[in-house]
Amino acid sequence: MKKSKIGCILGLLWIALAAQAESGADLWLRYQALPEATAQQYTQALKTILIAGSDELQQAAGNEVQKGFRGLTGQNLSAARRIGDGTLVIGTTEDRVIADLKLDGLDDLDEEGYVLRTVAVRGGKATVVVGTTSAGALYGSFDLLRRMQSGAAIDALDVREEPAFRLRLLNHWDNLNGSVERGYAGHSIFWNREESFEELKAHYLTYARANASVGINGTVLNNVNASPEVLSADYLQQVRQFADLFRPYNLKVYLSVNFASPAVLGGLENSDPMNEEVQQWWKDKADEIYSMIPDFGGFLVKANSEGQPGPMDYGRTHQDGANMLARALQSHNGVVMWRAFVYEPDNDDRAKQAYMEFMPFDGKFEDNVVVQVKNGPIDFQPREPFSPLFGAMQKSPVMLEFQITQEYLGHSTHLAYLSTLWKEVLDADTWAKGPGSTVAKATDGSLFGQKLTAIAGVANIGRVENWTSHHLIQSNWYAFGRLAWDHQLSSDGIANEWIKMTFNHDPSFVSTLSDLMMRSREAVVDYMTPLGLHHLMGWDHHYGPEPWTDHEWAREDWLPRYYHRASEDGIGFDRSSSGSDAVSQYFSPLKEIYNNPATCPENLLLWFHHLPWDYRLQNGHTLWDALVYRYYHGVEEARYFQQAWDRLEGSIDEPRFRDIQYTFKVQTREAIWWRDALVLYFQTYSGLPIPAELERPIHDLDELKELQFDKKHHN
Ligand code: BDP
Repeated sequence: MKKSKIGCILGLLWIALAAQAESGADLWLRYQALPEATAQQYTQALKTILIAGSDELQQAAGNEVQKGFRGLTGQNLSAARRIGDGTLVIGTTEDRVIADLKLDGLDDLDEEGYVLRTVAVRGGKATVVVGTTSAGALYGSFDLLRRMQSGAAIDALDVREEPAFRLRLLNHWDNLNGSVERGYAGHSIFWNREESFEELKAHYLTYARANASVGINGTVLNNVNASPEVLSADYLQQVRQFADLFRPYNLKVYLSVNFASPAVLGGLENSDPMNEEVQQWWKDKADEIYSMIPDFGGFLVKANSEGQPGPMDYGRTHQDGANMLARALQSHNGVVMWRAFVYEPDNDDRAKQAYMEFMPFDGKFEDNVVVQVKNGPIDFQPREPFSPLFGAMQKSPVMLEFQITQEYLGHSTHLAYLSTLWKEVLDADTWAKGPGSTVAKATDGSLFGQKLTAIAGVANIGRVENWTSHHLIQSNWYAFGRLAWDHQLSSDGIANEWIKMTFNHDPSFVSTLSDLMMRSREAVVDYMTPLGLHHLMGWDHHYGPEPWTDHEWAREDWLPRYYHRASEDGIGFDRSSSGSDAVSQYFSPLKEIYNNPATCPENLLLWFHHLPWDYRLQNGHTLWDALVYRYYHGVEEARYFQQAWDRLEGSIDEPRFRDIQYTFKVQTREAIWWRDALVLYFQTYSGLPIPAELERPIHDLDELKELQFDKKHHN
């Protein structure tokens, strides 16, 4: 073969390999070579490595640093026996070499906290990564890597970090048959796989490393709509395999349990929490689990919610149910996360129910129970006010449940960088103890002193090669972990580091993409549910616009307008004191602020108020015009994202560029679909024209109503 031909084949091979390498499978742990000048700072600061302890967490930390350093700089860190100039030391305060350094400021460090410090040693400087435990050392190692991955200086480190929440969990809504409820990234990575556990080991390790890299320390492996079968011996064997593999990454496993398991799986007469046989069944089950998985995290429970069994089936309460399970886990240090996602068919205002149902039990749960509350009072909408349970439940641990998967925000087709949504919730002021009583402080123990603090995110992960289907929404997995560790981080800071780690450091690429990400969630709100509107999508797939949909469970006279209440006289759900009075579940002065349309934040206006079409907003627009402008603005944003992305061609690898380009195209088309459907539908009530300067809708309402969304494709 001629030389040129060989060259050509090699060239093609290289391109093929490069393309393969840029599938997104490595997430933000790509460790691609840094520009030489950047890499040089690191090869000057770090030359050798010394792992102070010998456990598997420190080994994992050491391996990761080696792998990362090699990728980023092209150099290896050689193993050191003692600390000298350029040594990177990783370990805990208990380890001899670290204790000998007599570092100050480590005394009251949290068990998963860490310190990164540059210290003077004979002949120069060393870098120390130290935790109280090896878990801290692991998190500190990933912090150091993140600094290098994003080009930050590491030669004068003085960092002290502690997690904001003790438990930082992913919730996988994965069914044992391998489907994923509200999952848009393929099959479950855990259940009913084609590949064996062994075949997927490398994949699972990436999963564990990615979680550890952002401080996620627990994972619930199955859907909250739980099959009792998950507690059978066969499944527990599989759970054990995951637990063993994830342990070096400080990632504990948890299971969602079905409250009826004692009857369904155990063959008992019932699953009544007051039945001693039932109590014993759960104790025995807990013993069995812990004999296999000594560090098993605990149970997540969806009970008496959307048809799931629960203690109320036997005339008992949430308190009875949660405490019975808590007692079964107590001797093993397991926790029960009891969900507060409840609503009834005949409820006059679904948004009020969780508060009404759970407040009576405040302070009545066992110490190892935490009440898991969705961020908003309805259900993971593009925008909701925070759930009034935050701040109100003061005597029990309450944890936030966020949704990383985009059930209501365009599945994995639309870009919605959710850090801005989560920050909005975390930073919202509950006023529970005066100003500054944020949702973050009401849940992280700083306001009410709860010991058990936790936060969960419903995962957007599946078996597709790049984990999340849309490349850019890998950032939501990343951002959830970062905020769970430190809710004071900024969304753009998180976006910037993620972009640098996932793509490259090119300043114009980074700033363009971070701008798109920062605007993305608000754009989705605008073209789907602006001004506090909510739940306007098809009732089962939750994807496209169907404001005309019937909610099976709502009272007949409200169909199909349960949520938006559009009529000739106006639009919006009256939750003010003259309506459902949901405002009264908030603290003063927030309840008064929400109660008055003149002071209610405009972005929640129609959540709390039913207002006439000619109601004037602050900027002088009528409600009708303002609504239409928002819908149109959302579409303009989607168009802008598409064009801005097109201009980035050549800034990153071709495969990911093209995939993302395609999703932006679809997003724009669907934003128009949403806009037209809602504007035309509401127009049938308002009878008012679309402002003349705006383009005309491209769809026809009857046509849109006919359009049956392909559920199979997206659900
Ligand atoms: C709703 C989802 C449903 C979940 C439920 C839950 O539509 O699939 O099972 O929440 O959180 O948002 O339990």
